Amino acid sequence: MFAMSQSKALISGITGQDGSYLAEFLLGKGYEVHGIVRRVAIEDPEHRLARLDAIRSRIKLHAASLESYASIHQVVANVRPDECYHLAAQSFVSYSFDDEFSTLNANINGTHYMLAAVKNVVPQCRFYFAGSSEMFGKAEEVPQNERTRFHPRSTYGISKVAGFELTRNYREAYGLHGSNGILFNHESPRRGYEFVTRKITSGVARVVAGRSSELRLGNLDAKRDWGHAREYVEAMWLMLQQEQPDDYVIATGETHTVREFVELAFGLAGLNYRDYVAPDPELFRPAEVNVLLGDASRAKEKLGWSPRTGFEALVREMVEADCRLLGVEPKVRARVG
Ligand code: F7E
Repeated sequence: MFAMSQSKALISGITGQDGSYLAEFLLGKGYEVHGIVRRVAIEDPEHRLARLDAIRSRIKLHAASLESYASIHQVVANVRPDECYHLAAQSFVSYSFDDEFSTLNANINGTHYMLAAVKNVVPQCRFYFAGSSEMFGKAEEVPQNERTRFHPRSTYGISKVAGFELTRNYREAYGLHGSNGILFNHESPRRGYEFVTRKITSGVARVVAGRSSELRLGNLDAKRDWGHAREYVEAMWLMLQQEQPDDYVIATGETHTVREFVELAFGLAGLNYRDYVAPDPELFRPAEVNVLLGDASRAKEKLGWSPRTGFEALVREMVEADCRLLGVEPKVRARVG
């Protein structure tokens, strides 16, 4: 299926937003792309492999579980990758308050198993860990950079700090070429519906389609630094092309409230969000991360990476895509405000 000389990449979490963009990007670079998926995904391809539809015949999927070292070890031994991108995780912060145990188990052990398998089987393999701005949590400075102290506010954030430290430890203790990306929020039409941006843009589309007249949301005052996922996966690859492994903040350097996102998304469809958005106290988190704003200067300087898609273009692309999915004209306005 694949030529002998190609570099091999192994992606955990390949079925997700980032995994699917990364797989496409690596195929474009000539990589042989392998992905780790849960067995249920292979059994239900229509739903669970939907983001990979366009490239399904060009990648190789392997069934394994992040809860089983033996299964991860076996995939790594079969593939013998040159680069490994560990993206798989329980990534919904809200859910981590409902099930702390499975979030910590899957995210911490899963990362540990991936690292251990790579170290034991292919120690020269370059490793990427998907760290998160949620590690900063109740950040003590704005903007946040690679030297900002971590103060996570959820078991999700705590699990990412553990993964970050494990990766750094494997780098220092065993000489692994392991890099941590500290990625701020990154979105796209492929974002899962449970995250606030997609919940909003799909909600706008449902209103435009006449299928709904209300969107229930939690904290509208939280501020996030939102970029485009397609560009963020390029930064992951760039990190692994460096001679030395390192840790990098990946962000746009702009922050907006959830309210601004809602206002713009409804506004782009010619609607006033106040007519549709209903507050729901149940959707507030027990501990919120109030302000995230990233300083990606190191990535710019060392990787030559900078974001290209601005806030309005991102919201517009997502609203348009969700309207198209429901077969309605987005009627997107040329410019708002
Ligand atoms: O929430 C507020 C919510 O769930 C953003 C993940 O990819 O990025 C993501 O984490 C904000 C929060 O993303 C609703 O309280 C209001 O302040 O879209 P989100 P997140 O928690 O920032 C980081 C970088 C990751 O690593 C994570 O894996 O929006 N918010 N109302 C709401 N959020 C949701 N989900 N639903 C609401 O109704």
